[in-house]
Amino acid sequence: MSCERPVVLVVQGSASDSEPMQGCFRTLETLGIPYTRRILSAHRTPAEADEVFAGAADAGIRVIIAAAGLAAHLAGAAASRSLLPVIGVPLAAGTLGGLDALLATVQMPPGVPVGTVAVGSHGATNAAMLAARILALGDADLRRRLTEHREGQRAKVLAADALVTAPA
Ligand code: RP5
Repeated sequence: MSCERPVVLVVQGSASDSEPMQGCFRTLETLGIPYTRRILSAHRTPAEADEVFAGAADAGIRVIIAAAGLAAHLAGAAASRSLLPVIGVPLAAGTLGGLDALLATVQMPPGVPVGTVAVGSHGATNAAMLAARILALGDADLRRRLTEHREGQRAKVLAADALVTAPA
């Protein structure tokens, strides 16, 4: 984690959410985005979560990423307390494979938006990518790093394609 002032707040609902969130942390680090990480629950620590979300903007945070499983109300709680953009990551934690968390995260009432990404680790990575794109609106250097990242992805696919299309 960078020692610069964090601009992204990543909150996960439980310590058990750490594993699927690794791609989020790795991506923020790769893109050089300073972030801070908390474990807080909309249901088990509502007062503490509320305090952190309410104070996030004043603490210099620009984007909130909230990840939770089951009846995942964490991202919604963040969006109800802060005017910052909130990205919700639904996690697969129970018998419904994450469909429960997806619906709880995405089905917000009008006026309280949560930008919801895919369930699980792919969504966690994309939450960081989406936060990066939001921050890049005002950061030309980050925009350059995102362009490089996209070029890297392109090169990887083309290299794989070259392998399968190479004459035997
Ligand atoms: C949610 O309940 C958490 O985000 C986690 O995904 C799920 C299970 O939590 P634990 O019982 O493992 O703490 O609130």
